[in-house]
Amino acid sequence: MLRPQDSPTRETKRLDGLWRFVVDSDGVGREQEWWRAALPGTVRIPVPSSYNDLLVDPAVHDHVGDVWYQRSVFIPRGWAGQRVVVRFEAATHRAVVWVGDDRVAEHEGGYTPFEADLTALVEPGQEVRLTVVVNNELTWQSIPPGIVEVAADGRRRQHYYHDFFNYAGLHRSVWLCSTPPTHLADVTVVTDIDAGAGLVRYSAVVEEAGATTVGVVLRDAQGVVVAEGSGDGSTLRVADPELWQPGRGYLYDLQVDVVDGSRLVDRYVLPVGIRTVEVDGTRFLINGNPFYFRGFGKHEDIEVHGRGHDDAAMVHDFALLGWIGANSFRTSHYPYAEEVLDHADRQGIVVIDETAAVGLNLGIGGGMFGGGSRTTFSDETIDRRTQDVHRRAIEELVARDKNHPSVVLWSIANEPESHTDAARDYFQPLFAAARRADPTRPVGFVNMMFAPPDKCTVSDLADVIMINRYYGWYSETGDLALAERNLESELRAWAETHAKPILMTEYGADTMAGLHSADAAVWSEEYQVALLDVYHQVFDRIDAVVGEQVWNFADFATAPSIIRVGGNRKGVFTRDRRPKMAAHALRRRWLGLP
Ligand code: BDP
Repeated sequence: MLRPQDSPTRETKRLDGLWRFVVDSDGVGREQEWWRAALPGTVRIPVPSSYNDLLVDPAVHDHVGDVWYQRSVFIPRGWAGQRVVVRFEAATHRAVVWVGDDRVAEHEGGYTPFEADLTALVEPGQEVRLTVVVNNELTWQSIPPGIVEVAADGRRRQHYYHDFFNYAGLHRSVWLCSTPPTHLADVTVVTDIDAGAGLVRYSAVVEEAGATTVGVVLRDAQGVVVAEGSGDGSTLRVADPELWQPGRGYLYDLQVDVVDGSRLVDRYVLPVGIRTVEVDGTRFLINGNPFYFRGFGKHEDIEVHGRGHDDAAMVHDFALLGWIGANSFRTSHYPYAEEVLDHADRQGIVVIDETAAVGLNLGIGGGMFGGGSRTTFSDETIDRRTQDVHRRAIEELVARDKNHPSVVLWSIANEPESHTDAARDYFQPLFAAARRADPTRPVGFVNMMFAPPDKCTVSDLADVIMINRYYGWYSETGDLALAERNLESELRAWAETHAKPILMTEYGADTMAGLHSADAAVWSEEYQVALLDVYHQVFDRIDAVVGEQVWNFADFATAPSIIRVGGNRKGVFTRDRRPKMAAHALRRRWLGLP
């Protein structure tokens, strides 16, 4: 599925702005067929945005169930004879779409796009009603999982096994797009380096191809043609390529033309970065050079918008990544907006791309998140059906992001249970699915403290060891000397038993901005600095450690909890992006690293 773009044969119309909006508190909208008329009420809210924080109303903020969005759309009058498509970049966590009275799309999963072909239903110049019901419920069959309980007063309450707030709604842009009836449905690009030359292997899928053929042209950033090819798939050779590199996101443009004789039928232009990614023993190589990840686990989380994409906030976050000397981040704990991947490609920021599979672990927090005494993998909890949804989430992530040079590693889950045989049975087919979907990039998952090297039943399926550890915070609280010892001995055990690159994908401490303490008491800015410093000393002593990503880039909103104060405070920046002391300390370290 190609991202919408304008070209000589394609047009786009973004449907962002204020839409009619109703919270379906009684859950009657589907039965009463609300899509058939104007939605009740006068509320308007913006797309894209989470709806939760906009209206200053607990009934909206904490709603569990359906919400409805609606607007009218003019089908551009110039689109006669074209294929007309509506595309949703994200509806969290699932949606059904109607155009007029016709149901046109349904999608499960809150962070990957979906489309509907409207060609047979609409006329150019016509005004149509577009209605979407978005549902935010997390269940044992959703990724991420959760449970909906009915409280004593009859209200439905959502529980889940991750800390970040369950924001919902239309989080990203909605597009109306035209393509020709004969059109490029997909393009896949894989790059390589061969004796100093860049190789760009492409393959194109054309729908309703008829007698058409495909021709491609590769241009450098100055627009100079550096290679040409023809056919649905072939390999282009670029002499003396400018490589895509961390810190320097050089991009070529691959113009893919579908032609009928000399007539241009469809054109799509795909940015391409020429680079290789490889795991070699305990080293992580980009373009054959050892790469050391410095950066963060992030969240899509800002005031008012919640998880809604905002270009200004994105550009500012990347500027802060540059300021602090970071070269990478992980899309913890779900696929981010496509704008973010595009921006990472251009900025040369390296991305670990993660699915929304977080909280597949009922042991965490001793039931703090509501796990209690249940078993993680069972017929009553996470089962085969969840695994199917998870597999589709992996496939949709790879299908969406496969052409981004910034993406160097897939993370198929964050902190799942991984110390049991059931976990291995669950994950083995998912690793296989990820490798089938993308045979070119390393695959991993993020391990948590219950599954150290001698207990983890899943790590040997992965190409890299990604681990989150909170020595000095959730364990050895306040005791950094002991934290240092335990961290070092665990990392050495991973290095000895696994012989793979080790990436610390989370470490950190909650820190109240402005709380200071001469003896570095927990929660103070001094303690965050001291804890990070201890971890860094350990990393620097262990060769197999190939990266450090602090948890978290910024403070973020969470579900209510007695261990969270106005959200998770492990940010190196506050939620409004002001640096804590740790930001300056990290900047000194990271700008000083080779
Ligand atoms: C880890 C999770 C992350 C949490 C973090 C924390 O991966 O999502 O926010 O702990 O507790 O377990 O701060």
